[in-house]
Amino acid sequence: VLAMGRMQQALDSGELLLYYQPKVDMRSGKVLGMEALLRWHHPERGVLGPGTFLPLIEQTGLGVQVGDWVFEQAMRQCSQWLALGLDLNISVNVAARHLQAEDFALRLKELLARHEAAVASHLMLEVLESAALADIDATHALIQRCKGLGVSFALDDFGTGYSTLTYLKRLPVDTLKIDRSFVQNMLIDNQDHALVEGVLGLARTFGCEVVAEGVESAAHAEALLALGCHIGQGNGIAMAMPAAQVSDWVKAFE
Ligand code: G
Ligand code: G
Ligand code: MN
Ligand code: NA
Repeated sequence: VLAMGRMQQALDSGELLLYYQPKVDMRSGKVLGMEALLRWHHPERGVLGPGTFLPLIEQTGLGVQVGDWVFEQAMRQCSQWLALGLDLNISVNVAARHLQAEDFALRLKELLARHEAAVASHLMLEVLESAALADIDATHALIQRCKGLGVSFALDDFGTGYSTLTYLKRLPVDTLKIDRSFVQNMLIDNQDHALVEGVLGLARTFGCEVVAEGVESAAHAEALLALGCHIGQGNGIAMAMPAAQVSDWVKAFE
């Protein structure tokens, strides 16, 4: 009860914030979008990442409320950037529990209706491979309904979910995000290099885009470009930043 009260208070008092990490075309240098990443500005403990408090959110039953709040913030931010002439896609991480909640697609539709129409086509939902595959038929139907609203889907941390490849065929996702562990090690580990290549081949076959996570250096970017992977995200490009810094960062980068 104490934890739930504290989490609710954090939400109500504005201590939860979204940071944004850029996703760029490493070939052209164009900024394509931003991934929204939840942070807790804790008054005593400083800026906390979701690893420290997402479990608490789940345990206290606030997952759906926080998930909807993240959507609302991200949609509002997307509208503001569009109004400033910043044509940025926004990716939002969606927890399995949130995705599987009874009326997910309906609430998403209601949230989208409060914002300008262009927001839907700029919104991408990132779902963990493991969550997406838990109930493949239900997930398939859900993705279809949400895509009907104009949003797109990515499988996050792709390659770590032990998925049977045939499942991929049944999920109409737009993007595969190669897990950063493969990208980080691809320069020193032949097997990880081969895994990155394998994901690119799969994506080509299935008509998906690929985003490489964990691009930590220019050498990583070069190795990815050599394999034909153009879209990257990672601390070598930019760390997640507060929303207020995004506009200046985009101008400086492009
Ligand atoms: O930002 P950081 O690397 O600390 O994120 C750690 C994990 O938390 C990542 O797996 C990321 O997908 C997840 N995460 C970040 N923001 C959100 C969010 O708003 N909702 C959910 N469900 N997960 C998030
Ligand atoms: O699971 P997901 O891909 O949503 O996780 C995103 C998290 O990964 C963010 O919290 C971010 O802090 C972290 N992250 C992003 N880029 C890098 C990177 O280049 N290296 C490392 N170690 N972590 C990163
Ligand atoms: Mn993600
Ligand atoms: Na990821």
